[in-house]
Amino acid sequence: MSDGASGGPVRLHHVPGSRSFRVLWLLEELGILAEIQRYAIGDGSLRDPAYLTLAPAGRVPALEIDGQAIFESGAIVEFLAETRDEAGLARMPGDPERARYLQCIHFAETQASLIENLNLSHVFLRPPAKPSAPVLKITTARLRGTLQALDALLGEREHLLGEFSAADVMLGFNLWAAPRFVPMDGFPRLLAYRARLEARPAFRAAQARDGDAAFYDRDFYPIPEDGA
Ligand SMILES: N[C@@H](CCC(=O)N[C@@H](CS)C(=O)NCC(=O)O)C(=O)O
Repeated sequence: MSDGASGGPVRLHHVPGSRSFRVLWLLEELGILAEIQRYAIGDGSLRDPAYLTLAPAGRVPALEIDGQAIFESGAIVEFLAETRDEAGLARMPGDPERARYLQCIHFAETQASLIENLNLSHVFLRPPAKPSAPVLKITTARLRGTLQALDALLGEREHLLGEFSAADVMLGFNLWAAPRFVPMDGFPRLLAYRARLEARPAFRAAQARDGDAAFYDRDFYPIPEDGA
């Protein structure tokens, strides 16, 4: 399909609605048209030996670009934003916003790992296995704590930094999954921020290419009282 800076094909390995959406969205922000190879969690496709040569932990995203394959969404987001710095989405060394930029990019995975644990308990665990109610309570409280931290970090800003950046792609993306586990009525600023991100043409273009996010079957997952 289309090309990156060095002219080769660009291929995104993607599960609809998953963290690989960050990369899909950022590619759209940068005007890079990628071929998308789709997978599903749980059908074994991410354990295919050919895929494991690209992403040895069998996770998405992986991105083939500039003659190499990269896994880990944070690494891909930093790489794309820095190697296409002319788009203004990175904060390079020496930039006064550099530390805050890196902090937001990496904080995204502190938060996403809590979402991942809740996904595992609420969505992927199959009977007779039962989620542990105490673990769900603690994990949900910890996720709420990261939303409070994000709310404080954002404050009255429009975006996490002075202007929209790759940090919004990385951390902002979590705001589509976190509300499935934590009620958002206490976070009007985060909901308004999410709406601003959603209104971006590149976000909408990515959404149109994403595919069906098959794993969630409801909008909100309360903590089951009868967990083990
Ligand atoms: N820290 C990694 C996490 C990647 C990850 O766990 N991705 C999930 C989808 S959101 C996945 O591929 N799960 C498949 C599985 O656990 O089998 C990143 O940000 O790329």
